[in-house]
Amino acid sequence: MSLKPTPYGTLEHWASLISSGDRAALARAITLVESRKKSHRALAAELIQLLLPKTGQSLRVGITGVPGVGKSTLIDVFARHAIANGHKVAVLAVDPSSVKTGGSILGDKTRMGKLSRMNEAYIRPSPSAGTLGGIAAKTRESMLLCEAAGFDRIIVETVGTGQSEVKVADMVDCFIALMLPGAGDDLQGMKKGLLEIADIIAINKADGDVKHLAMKAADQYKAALSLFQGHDTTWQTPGSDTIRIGR
Ligand SMILES: Nc1nc2c(ncn2[C@@H]2O[C@H](COP(=O)(O)OP(=O)(O)O)[C@@H](O)[C@H]2O)c(=O)[nH]1
Ligand SMILES: [Mg+2]
Repeated sequence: MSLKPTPYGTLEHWASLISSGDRAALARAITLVESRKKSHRALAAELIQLLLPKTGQSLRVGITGVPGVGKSTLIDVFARHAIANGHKVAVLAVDPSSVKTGGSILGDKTRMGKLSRMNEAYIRPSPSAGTLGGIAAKTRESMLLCEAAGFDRIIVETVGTGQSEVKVADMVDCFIALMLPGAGDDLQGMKKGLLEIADIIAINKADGDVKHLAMKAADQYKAALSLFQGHDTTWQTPGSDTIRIGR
């Protein structure tokens, strides 16, 4: 038994609060994970160790795409759908742009307003400035904590940031790349790396004036995809004729 002082008495007690679904206890634990202090992170590691038996039960989904492509909007719909089907959803944002501007946190509060007030949802905005270096490791630990707290659907929102995107793709069960209509026009500028790691490529905002552009982009991505072997040999990334979701 650990005798280290924590905001919740013993570490064991803290861990039991988290696994009983205490949101404040979960939030404090994630704050510990994100802390710049070594002693905090060591404590977090011990806490996670205690909770490990309660983890590994969730479906983890990563969503990437440029700012404004509609990630948060899609996550809001996804999450509410999952909750309606009896799941508990945690949303973790890995968005370095929000560290600079603070903008996406504010935006997401409005975008996911209803969701953030639901008991079955837990939304955690990006780690604060200074924690960028190990964002992927922190995300992995935060996911474990959310799983231990009973969240069985974990969604990680990230923006295209090269290495960290690859790392997020590695730690989720399904990695979705959201694209804008028209982006497929310029296959030269397309991120080859992204096509290799994405399980699903979705052209978002396929509505209004740009609907035809979205369909064209989907066809172009489909053609490009046939040139790549994905990271998972058991999965063929669907082409545009397989899935079409409109609104
Ligand atoms: N026309 C259209 N607009 C959308 C769609 N999805 C999201 N948006 C809008 O695009 C803007 C950015 O969305 P947001 O979800 O914050 O994007 P994020 O930065 O990728 O998280 C918001 O004004 C949304 O209302 C869509 O399918 N069609
Ligand atoms: Mg967003």
